[in-house]
Amino acid sequence: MKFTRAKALRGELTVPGDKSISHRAIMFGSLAKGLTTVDNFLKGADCLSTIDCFRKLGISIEEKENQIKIQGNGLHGLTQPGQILDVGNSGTTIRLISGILSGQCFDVSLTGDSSIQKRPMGRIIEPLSQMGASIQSVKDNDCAPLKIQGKLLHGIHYQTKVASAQVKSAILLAGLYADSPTSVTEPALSRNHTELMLNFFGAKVETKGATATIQPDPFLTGQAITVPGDISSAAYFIAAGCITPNSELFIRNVGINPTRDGMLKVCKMMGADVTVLPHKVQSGEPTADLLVKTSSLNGCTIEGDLIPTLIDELPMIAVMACFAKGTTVIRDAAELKVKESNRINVMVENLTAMGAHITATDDGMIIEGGYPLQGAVVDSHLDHRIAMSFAVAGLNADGETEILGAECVNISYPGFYQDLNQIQSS
Ligand code: SPQ
Repeated sequence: MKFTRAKALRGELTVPGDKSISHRAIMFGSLAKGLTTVDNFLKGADCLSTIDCFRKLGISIEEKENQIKIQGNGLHGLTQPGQILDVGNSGTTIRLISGILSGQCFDVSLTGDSSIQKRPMGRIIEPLSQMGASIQSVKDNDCAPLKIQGKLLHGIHYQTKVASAQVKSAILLAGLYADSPTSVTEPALSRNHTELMLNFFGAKVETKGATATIQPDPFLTGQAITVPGDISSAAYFIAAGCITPNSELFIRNVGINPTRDGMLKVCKMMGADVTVLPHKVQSGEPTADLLVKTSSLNGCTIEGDLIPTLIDELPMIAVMACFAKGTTVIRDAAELKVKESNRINVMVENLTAMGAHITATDDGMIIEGGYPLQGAVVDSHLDHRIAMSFAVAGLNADGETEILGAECVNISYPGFYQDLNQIQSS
């Protein structure tokens, strides 16, 4: 797919439902008793993989009038699938479902695509094994495929090495099936959708600082969930509105959970013209409309506890930094290396090809702003966040930018290119 310079971006848009929340709505609705409805569910490939896995685990999940309806059978209502569960490209699906499957009374195998088969699973295998789970990496490389034999689990207190909502959630979900409370302490607080939504369904999860504790064997009751717009998807339009001349974008109904709103904090640090108009809390998650205007940006340092609140937005922020005055330093973000691609290497390789002044570090990137971008052929490495970041870069570069593997945006934002087209003024 090819992109050339945009003169202006103007208009209103609504980004699709939050990916993290959509996954959890399917999972927890499947474990609750009775009907759960999910409105504004993200029909991206990752969340469809989660639906597929829970259907294979015996749960009835239907789509009716644009609403997902899940007939949950309760905490002990899953049945052994007749085949291997395939999570596709979704790290969230494989890590969270592993926590749930560790406590069942049947065995199951899990796999995913070539990217998933390279992502680290040792980070969940270790704590789940401490809880008594039997979970093996079939190729003995700490990656998928995984084989899980359901066991009786024990509550533990686990200190994670990285701030990861997927690791925390896997442990808390296994904790539903344990014989005593389970707690997880993180080096910094990661997104807390699991804790919020489990409580919404009737579980008892208590959070103190960066420690979450779950009581075992709760009675979960089906709920009506409305998924807010995904701030990680909104991030492309926030950045695009800031760096494209003559632009003004109104983005409706974006989730602004404080464990996810680092992009808005960075906009403030860079001096971006972004107005947050809070409106309502949906299913326990705060939302807002955002008004974004062309901005003159300054470089900044992004580090520490802020990193988990914007980890998926860092590729887009790296592009924004090319348009800022001065230096932007991103550190404490080594986790970027183990996402759908090595997002440090891929950003540095592609932005360098476009003429940016960017250096990779062990745990982030250093970007000298103010060097105009030139169109180039860039490889998405089939990573949706890379493809979307370079579509925005291409609208602000001289000449033509071609993105290889551009269709991978279907993972989290199937209508992305249509939405980007719709706001371009000729
Ligand atoms: O699900 P997946 O493939 O891991 O997706 C990504 C993404 O960019 O969409 C990461 F590659 O988002 C993760 C995110 O990075 C989604 C997530 C969640 O829903 O719990 C948490 C983050 O990962 P982690 O490992 O930091 O917990």
